[in-house]
Amino acid sequence: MPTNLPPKYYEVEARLKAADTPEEKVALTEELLATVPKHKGTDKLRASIRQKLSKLKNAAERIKKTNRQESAFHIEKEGPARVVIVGAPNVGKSALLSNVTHATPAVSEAPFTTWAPTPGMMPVRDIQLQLIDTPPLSREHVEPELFNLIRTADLLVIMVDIQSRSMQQLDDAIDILKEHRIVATRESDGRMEQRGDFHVPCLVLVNKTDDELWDEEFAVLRELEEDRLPLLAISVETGRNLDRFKESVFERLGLIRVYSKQPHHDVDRSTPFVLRQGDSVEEFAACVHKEFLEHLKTARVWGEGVHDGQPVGRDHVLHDGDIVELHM
Ligand SMILES: Nc1nc2c(ncn2[C@@H]2O[C@H](COP(=O)(O)OP(=O)(O)OP(=O)(O)O)[C@@H](O)[C@H]2O)c(=O)[nH]1
Ligand SMILES: [Mg+2]
Repeated sequence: MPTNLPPKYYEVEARLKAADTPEEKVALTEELLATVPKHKGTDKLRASIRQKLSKLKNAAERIKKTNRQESAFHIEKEGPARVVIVGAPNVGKSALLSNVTHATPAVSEAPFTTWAPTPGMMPVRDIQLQLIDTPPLSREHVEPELFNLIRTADLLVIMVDIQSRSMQQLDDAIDILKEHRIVATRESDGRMEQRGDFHVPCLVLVNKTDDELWDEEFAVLRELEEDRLPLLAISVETGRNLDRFKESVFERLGLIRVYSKQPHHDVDRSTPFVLRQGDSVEEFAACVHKEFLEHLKTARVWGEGVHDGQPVGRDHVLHDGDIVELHM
């Protein structure tokens, strides 16, 4: 193993170890390769990563073919992040998906309405995040495949119903997840595996807080639970706090949007590149094009902590909304 690999290498390597879908492994191996600086001392390492990558790609393709018409729980990743909604029956998971995306899952007063997960794309700021509604978490019956799906989440939303033993619902959800070695965490530094436990950042949505009558109840719940996990009161029915929900998701995911600009052109506002908090010009360059990563000489940045068009180096840390012009 060559010395002097950038810290990003080890970070991506750790994420790769925690990855469990073939698609993710392929994406992270590509990312890993991009973090290895190109010189004689890293030739062997890069060759071995490339070899691994090609094996992974073949395996991913094979699995894709066999899975294609198989499991309803196998959902392709779309967009920069995946948010999975879980919770007891009847708390309003499907109602939320149907409100904030174009998806049309069945919503009904009867519990156990949803039997297969349903994805939708949720617009947040100017990006779209994948939101997945799932069958209820309950002690009576849960498809084991649901836990595999949950392990692919970048953020877990546990939903409870303020009008129906919300505290018990939250405790049960946390316990059921724990029994499957999934730990809902309040940290937002991405999901990771620790000694066989799968840690996933989590947000608790307290639904059906339709009016002030329920605020007191929510205050009690928050008092008791907020040390454990962040909570937000919403009402899908009245639309209360749904915008705050979207913002919280964006923040909890630790994402930033960065816009590219070509020299002598206006900034391209149509599609931001989505990176993670703490990422630098180097990671941005890797997203834009491999060529940039290798040959980048300097970059100019408009945004937080710089004066307009300030020249910066590869390790300049970017912020949400920054505009970057890369120079080779
Ligand atoms: N009062 C009130 N009712 C709501 C709210 N959100 C959803 N509901 C109602 O709650 C019931 C259950 O909603 P669903 O979205 O089907 O619940 P679910 O969590 O998907 O249920 P399962 O699929 O059985 O797990 C429906 O009758 C909804 O209309 C809300 O904010 N306030
Ligand atoms: Mg449902």
